[in-house]
Amino acid sequence: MTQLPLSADLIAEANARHADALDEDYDALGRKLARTGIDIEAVLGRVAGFSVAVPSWGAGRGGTRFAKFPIPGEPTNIHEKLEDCAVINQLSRVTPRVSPHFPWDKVSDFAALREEAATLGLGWDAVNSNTFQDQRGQAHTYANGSLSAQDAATRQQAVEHNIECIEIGRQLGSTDLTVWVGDGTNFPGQQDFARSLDRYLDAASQVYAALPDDWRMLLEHKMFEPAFYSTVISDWGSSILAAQELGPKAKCLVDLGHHAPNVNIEQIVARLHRFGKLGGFHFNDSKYGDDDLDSGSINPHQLFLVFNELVEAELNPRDGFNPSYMIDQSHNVTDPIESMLSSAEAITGCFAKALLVDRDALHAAQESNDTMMAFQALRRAYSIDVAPILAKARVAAGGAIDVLEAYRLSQYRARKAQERKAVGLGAGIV
Ligand code: RM4
Ligand code: MN
Ligand code: MN
Repeated sequence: MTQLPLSADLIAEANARHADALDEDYDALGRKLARTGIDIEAVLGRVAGFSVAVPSWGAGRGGTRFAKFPIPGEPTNIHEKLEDCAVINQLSRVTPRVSPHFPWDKVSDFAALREEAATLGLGWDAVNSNTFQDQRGQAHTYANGSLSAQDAATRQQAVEHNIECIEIGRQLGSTDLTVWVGDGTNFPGQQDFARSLDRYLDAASQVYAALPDDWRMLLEHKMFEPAFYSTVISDWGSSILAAQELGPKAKCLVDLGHHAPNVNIEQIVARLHRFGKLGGFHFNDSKYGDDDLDSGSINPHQLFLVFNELVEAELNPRDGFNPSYMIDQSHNVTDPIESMLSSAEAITGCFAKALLVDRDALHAAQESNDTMMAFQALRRAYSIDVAPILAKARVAAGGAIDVLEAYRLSQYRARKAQERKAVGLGAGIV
């Protein structure tokens, strides 16, 4: 039996106050879309089928390298994080899966954890390994790298940790392993570029060999941080080359914040898809670097253009188009539940807008070199306010019309502040 954290009556009462206005807006939008041959009910159906996973580590106030400002009622373990993720899904109805990170989310009984999540209406998405930090009692340090470390015993330890993550994921019901390594250098000359990549590929292939048949290994590239001169899997080029060398179950994961400023990420998405290597996303937004800001908060147009490529890709599938959608954010000054609610809405909204693009008009304009009309095909869809479609989809699934309002009315965080122990200070995301 599912037991959700918030009162269904509270959500229903809040919805009742907005129901008439929503009907009016939805009907008006339906008439507007019908004039261009779009059936709003069909779009609603697609939106209702959309989902994005939330990261367990995003349920806490991450902080920056400099400080952490915890809020009362923050989760301190995976059980509390799951409860918060269940709140996000109960209100938004688009985040039914959690992506866990190990060893942060380690428990002694994963079968019980799987059950616990199911009771909260949640499943599991990609498991994330962590070889970018040392853990207490660990035999070998990752100070000089993990899968690419010079030291063979360190590489072996990193391989074993990834294999353990696969084993945990099997118990949880995941089918993806996301591998991001912090490996890289801070000084020119510190490591040989070719040899460090050779070591990475050798170690990664041992992890790959341990993947069950129906699993994927998602390689996440990142240009910098914590290494600031070079990283081993620095960009989509390194990532796709590694994925091609590892084999068909290896795919590339695009974290929107892991590129140089102004890089054309939507083109990267199209390229990865073209070669059947688009494995998934970590959605967030960024102004300067890997800022891990809320999705769509800085550059919502980029998010739309990424979804435009995804909708296009879906129409031209290659090698089983099935990217995994996940949020990866760090919340420094907001309530993480509110940030993820807002991000989930921004992400779903961009998906919905991408569905509204008149693809025939776009393709015809492209074929006839009508630049302005090609651009306008995108611009017209981007300009449409899809909020009524999103709200309708949420209500139909038991969620809230105004997710933030319902969340605040629930006083959830204040109640948790009474029940949960305080989070420690300190910097960093754990
Ligand atoms: C990294 C990367 C990974 C995430 C860690 C916490 O920058 O985005 O996906 O596991 O942060
Ligand atoms: Mn990420
Ligand atoms: Mn990141």
